[in-house]
Amino acid sequence: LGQRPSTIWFTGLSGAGKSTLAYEMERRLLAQRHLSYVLDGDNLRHHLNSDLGFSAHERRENIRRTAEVASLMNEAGLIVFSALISPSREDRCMARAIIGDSRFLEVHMSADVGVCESRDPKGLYLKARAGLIPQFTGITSPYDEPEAPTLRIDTGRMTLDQAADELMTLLRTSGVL
Ligand code: GGZ
Repeated sequence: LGQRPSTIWFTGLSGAGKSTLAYEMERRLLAQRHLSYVLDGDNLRHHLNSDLGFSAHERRENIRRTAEVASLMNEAGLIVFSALISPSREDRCMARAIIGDSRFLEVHMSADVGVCESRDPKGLYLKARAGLIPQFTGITSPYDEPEAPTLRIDTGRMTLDQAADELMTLLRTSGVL
């Protein structure tokens, strides 16, 4: 268990690498016998949040529920990695308030929309450009860049290993591990 079970709240565009880094961190922590859990937006939307779409108020509800779950998991002693786009600054602020300032680390997965669009692992940007997905973040729906995240990871210039190393260091220096 972590010394101070906290939530590492990733934010960034689709394709910025939030889930990939979250699962890599879960794997690394497990190797050190620390239990953690990944709350992945895309996965949650198939289950807990299957009733929600992508309007501003549905995204807000998505974030509220996920933050409440993260908070419960922290109370149970788990480190949580949350991987939701969470495009609205106000909604991220709400998540911080639910989880508690001392347990909340905001990590901005920073990648230009151009970089994400060129990766397009699921072909979603292509569909969004074709008008097949309305309100697509970065294309037809806004993304508020975090002004002062705990950590900013430029995923266009860093390998997965480098990003995970940086985050491991942050977890140690901030007393989570
Ligand atoms: C953004 C969308 C959309 C729209 C479907 N806008 O990269 P993915 O595919 O696998 O993960 C994205 C996921 C975003 O859900 P979140 O819960 O993280 O979003 S939010 O925090 O804004 O509530 C993407 C897919 O769902 N997806 N339609 N219109 N992403």
